[in-house]
Amino acid sequence: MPANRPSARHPIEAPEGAARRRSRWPLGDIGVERFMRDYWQRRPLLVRRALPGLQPPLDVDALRALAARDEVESRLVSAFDGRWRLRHGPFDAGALPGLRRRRWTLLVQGVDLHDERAHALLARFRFVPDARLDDLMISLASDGGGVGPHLDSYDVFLVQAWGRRRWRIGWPASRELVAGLPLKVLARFEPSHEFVLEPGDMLYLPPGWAHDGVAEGPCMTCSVGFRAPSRHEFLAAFLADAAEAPGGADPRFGDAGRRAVTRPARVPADLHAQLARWARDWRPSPAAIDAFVGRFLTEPKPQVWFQRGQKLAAGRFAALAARDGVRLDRRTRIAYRRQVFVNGEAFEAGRRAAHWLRRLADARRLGPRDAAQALAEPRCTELLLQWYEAGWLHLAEI
Ligand SMILES: [Mn+2]
Repeated sequence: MPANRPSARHPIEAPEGAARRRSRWPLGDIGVERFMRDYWQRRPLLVRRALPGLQPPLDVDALRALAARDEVESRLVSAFDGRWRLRHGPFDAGALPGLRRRRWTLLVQGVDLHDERAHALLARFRFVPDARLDDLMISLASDGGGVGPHLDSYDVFLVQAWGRRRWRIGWPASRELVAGLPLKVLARFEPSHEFVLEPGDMLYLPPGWAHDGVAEGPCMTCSVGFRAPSRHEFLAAFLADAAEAPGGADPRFGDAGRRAVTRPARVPADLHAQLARWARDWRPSPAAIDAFVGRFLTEPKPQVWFQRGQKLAAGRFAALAARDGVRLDRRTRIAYRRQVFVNGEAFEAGRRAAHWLRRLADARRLGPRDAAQALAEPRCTELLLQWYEAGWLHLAEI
C-alpha cells in the first residue's frame, strides 16, 4: 500500500469560491499548482463546474459514426438481464442498441485523434506534460449503464459532458475480481464516497482507486487518460530497438583450437563465458539512451497513420507558411529535450532552429509572424517541410 494512502476523512470535494478564476485550466479555484502539489497521484478530487458550459465534443450520432470506423478502438459493455457482456468494435450502424434500452455503455478510445473539439478538450489538461497525457475516451451510456466497479493503473479525469452519472469511489480493500467475467469487475467494492456529476463537473482519480459510474438517464462522460511506462515496458522496447540498431563492429564467437568433446550436450565453458561477458559489458551510450527516450515517448499509437502532404519546393513552402502559419496535426506527438522528437523520430537542430521548434512543440502552432522568423533558419525550413510532407504538420488555414 502506498505511503500516501488516501484517507476517507480527507475532504474530496473542492470548495467553490465566490470569485471563480477565469482560466483555460479546468480546476477552478483549486488552481493547477495546488492541484499538482496536493492531489495529483495522491487523492481524488471532485470539482463542481470545473468546465462550466461544456458542450459534448461530439453528439451521439457522431460518436456512433466513429465507433463504426476500423481505425477507431471501441467497446460495448452491456449488462442486459444482469449479465455482463463485452464486445469489440467496429460497430456497423444498427449494431448498437438504442438509448432507450437500459444498461449499456459504448466506450470510444482516442477520440482526440479524430475530432478537433475532443483534441481541444484534451489540450486543456496540458498542465501535465504531453509525455504523460494519453488520450480522450468518450463513453456514451444508456440509463443504468456502466462498466462495473473496477480500478485502473493510471490517473484519470472524468468529465461529465452530457446527462448525469452517479460515481461511487473507495480505496479498495481487496483487488480480487469476479471470476469468469469478460471484464475486470471487483468482487468486493465498499465505496467511501458517492456523488452525482452534472454536465461540466469533473472527478479526478489517482491510480488504484476503485470506482463505479452508473448513468442516471442517458449520458456522456469524457475520460482524460494518462500514460506511465513501467520498467518492463520501457526495457522491452529499448532492448528491442538496441538489437535492431545498425551498430558498429559485431564480433562473432569463434573457437579455433577447441579440443574434441566426449560430452557433446555440455555447454562449452568458453562459449558461456563469452556470452556472459557480452551481456555484462553491454552499456548503451548516454546519447543512445537520450535519443531512445524521446523516440519512445513520442511513438504514435499503432492505429495512427499520417496522410502524406503534397510535395512543395522549399521556397513555395516558406512563402505559404509565412502567410498562413503552421500547425501540428492533432495526431502528432512531439517532445524536446536536447533534440526534438516527433512521432518516434529524433531530430538535431542548432540552437536558433531549436528555439522555434520548441515553441512550435509547446504551442502546437506558429502564427504567420513566428513562422516567417522560424523559416529564416535553413534547418527549420528543412525540418518543417519534411514534417509537412510526412503529414505531421499543416499549413494553418485561417
Ligand atoms: Mn475506470
